[in-house]
Amino acid sequence: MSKRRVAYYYDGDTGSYTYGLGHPMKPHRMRVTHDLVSAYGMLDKMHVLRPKRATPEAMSAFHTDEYIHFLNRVTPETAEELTYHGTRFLMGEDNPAFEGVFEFCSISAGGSISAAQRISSGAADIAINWAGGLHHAKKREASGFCYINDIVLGILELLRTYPRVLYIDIDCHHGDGVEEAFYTTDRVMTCSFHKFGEYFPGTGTQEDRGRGKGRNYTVNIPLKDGITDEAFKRVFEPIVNKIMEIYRPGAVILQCGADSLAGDKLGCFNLTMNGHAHCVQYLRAFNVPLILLGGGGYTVKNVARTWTYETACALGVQDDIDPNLPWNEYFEWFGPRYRLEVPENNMDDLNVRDGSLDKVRATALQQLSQLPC
Ligand code: ZL4
Ligand code: CA
Ligand code: ZN
Repeated sequence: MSKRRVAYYYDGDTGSYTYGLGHPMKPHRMRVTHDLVSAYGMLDKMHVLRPKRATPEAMSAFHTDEYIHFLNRVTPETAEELTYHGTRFLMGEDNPAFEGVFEFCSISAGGSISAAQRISSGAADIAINWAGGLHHAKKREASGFCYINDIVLGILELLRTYPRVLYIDIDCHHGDGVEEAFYTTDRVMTCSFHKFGEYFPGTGTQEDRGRGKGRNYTVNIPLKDGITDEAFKRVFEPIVNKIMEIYRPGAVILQCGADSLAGDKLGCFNLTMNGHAHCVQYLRAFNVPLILLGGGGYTVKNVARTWTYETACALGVQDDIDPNLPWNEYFEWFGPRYRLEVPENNMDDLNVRDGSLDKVRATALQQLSQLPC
């Protein structure tokens, strides 16, 4: 079966919000991505839906009422006072109180909740929300460009239907907010691949593997700079395959953070567009209901290329796609080659050099072998 029913969530307003001058997170990348998806003619091949905005009540399934109430009324002018001079709710310059921050969050969270509902109802095989994937947000505070944890809210929605949900995170940063939310339960397995060592947020060692009932249901894959497609595949495939075999999730969420791509402004990996999208293709082949979310990604043209290609992978039309980009609103951004590609660069792969990659994989597989079958 090569075709899947795909639901694609997009709100034309997302691209208009801005975190402020010089901030690396650019919501505009969502508009560039959507424009490219549209230029490739993919909108006619899937259900394109505008998500219902998440209400404060829906957000309170995870976040505290106090925090949501704060987020719902804070403005650039009142931020100083309402955060008690930057000591509560928002942390420093990573999470500014920008104009429309609550609406922005309600679109991102609304998309992931709607995606989960669409999957649970059986109306779609794959649901996509590129405005989601904001994995650092905590119960009572914002962190790392993330305010509301749309992923946790999406998983909670899936748990109403499925006994077990799998979360996989290929963003270059550790998925700490999602990990923390489900650290003590065996109903959600979280698995994050990330750069570890002098890097935000600083968590995600292989010793952190869950607690109580959740023991061994948290999987962390700490990596070093410069990982290539081939090396990434050598950890991703065996670990994901083993998880699918042993855990048998009813649904899977894949956070497709694009800062793991070569040349990202904040990331430090060396994945190509194809290597990144291979993760999507690999999971899709298991034929389990799948949700694709966005996340990081700070070199906008490469984020747009990759999420566009991954939309094609979800549809199963990736082989029909023209490697030369079609004309689109942002065409000149994609020069000088104007191609659908993110090539690797010449950085060293520090994972392979010292054999640390093989150790990390062995440790993870050993952890998984301790789970009941
Ligand atoms: C910026 O230029 O490592 C924010 C953040 C704002 C504009 C003007 C202010 C200049 C880089 C980052 C001062 C900025 C100081 N502006 C930021 C420990 C830090 C404290 C804050 O992909 N300073 C914090 C967060 C990470 C830290 C990464 C990844 C999200 C995700 C999912 C979040 N925070 C040091 C940094 C700039 C900025 C320039 C920045 N912040 C880079 N890395 C961080 O996983 C979406
Ligand atoms: Ca990650
Ligand atoms: Zn990231």
